Amino acid sequence: MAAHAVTFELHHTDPGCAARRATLHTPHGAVDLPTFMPVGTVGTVKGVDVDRLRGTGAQMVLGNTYHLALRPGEETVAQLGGLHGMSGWTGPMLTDSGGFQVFSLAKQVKITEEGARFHSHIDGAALHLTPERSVEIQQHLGADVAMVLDHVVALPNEHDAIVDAMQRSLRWAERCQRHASKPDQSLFAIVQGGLDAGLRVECAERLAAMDFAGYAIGGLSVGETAEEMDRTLDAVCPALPRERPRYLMGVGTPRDLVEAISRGVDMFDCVMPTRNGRNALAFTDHGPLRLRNARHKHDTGPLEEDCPCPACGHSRGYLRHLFNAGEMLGPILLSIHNLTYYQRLMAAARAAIEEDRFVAFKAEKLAGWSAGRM
Ligand code: PRF
Ligand code: ZN
Repeated sequence: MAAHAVTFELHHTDPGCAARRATLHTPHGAVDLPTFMPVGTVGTVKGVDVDRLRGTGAQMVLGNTYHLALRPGEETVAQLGGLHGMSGWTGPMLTDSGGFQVFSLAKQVKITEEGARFHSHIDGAALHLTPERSVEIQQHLGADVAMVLDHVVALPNEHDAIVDAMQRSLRWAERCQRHASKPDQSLFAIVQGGLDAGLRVECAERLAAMDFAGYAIGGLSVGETAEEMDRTLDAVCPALPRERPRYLMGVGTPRDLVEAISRGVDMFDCVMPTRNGRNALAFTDHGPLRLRNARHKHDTGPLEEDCPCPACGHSRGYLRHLFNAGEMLGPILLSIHNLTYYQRLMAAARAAIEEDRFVAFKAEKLAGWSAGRM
């Protein structure tokens, strides 16, 4: 069994649930788990430079194979110093494989056993992404963690389509593993299988037997309810190896994060804090706050009383004005506030797990979010 470049150190499990406090060790530094990774799709977390990003408390950032392969192209990224050198982010990074982006963005997608044929959503160019090509592109991008190419289907879906995509994802995971060779990069597997607990467990067990450095749970937050996602995690988490990190891809709301942590998930990524920030929605302990609402026009208070972020040095009234005036500082400040909110939530979750009070912490957070005005 080869040593992995990225390793997982489990410190403590909360006795009241399955929440874990751990550390992910990578060639670019350590990450405190549970963690939330901001999404830097094209080599930038939209609107936030790397110093500000570090200031939000972010420790690990995600990049996208699909977007970077289309523009500026893997050779250009490699020539500019890889994703690290190009973006200036010196900490740990992970790249997604392109499986989900092909499913959600590309045009005229045709999946065969060999790979995914599709047309670029940018200029219509024809492309063929195979498991081997995805690994090669991710090697050029140079993140600490690469993801296997998977076949993602929307939910709800025909049982046969879900089985077929899950089995193809297993075969593609094997091909990715055979092709991975970069000594300072680790490969994470992705569990698929829709909402079917039996399929999920089978997929998790078969991937676990292949000894990946980490295990992601994919195919969720694609049309199912929040409770269906919770139940799927109840089934899949116990089937994953205890001594490897668990990463729930593309999830989610603050509520989704604390529910998943209580079931044993260690890592997350999502566009929610930045995309919502650009749309004038701020996350707070009293639920989401919509700055475009006229009731904030004369409000002299900050988005959140005790938030240390640069947006919270301003009044709600001023931030609202920035959006109304179409000033770019509005989306930038709200993105920073939301990223800070997510990072503070993760830091508080880690402290709660260390002190064996995650169940009470979760209940308190859920109560605050649902009591608040939307
Ligand atoms: N697979 C990959 N990336 C993803 C997902 C997936 O299923 C999701 C689903 N929420 C987000 N990002 N490769
Ligand atoms: Zn703030």
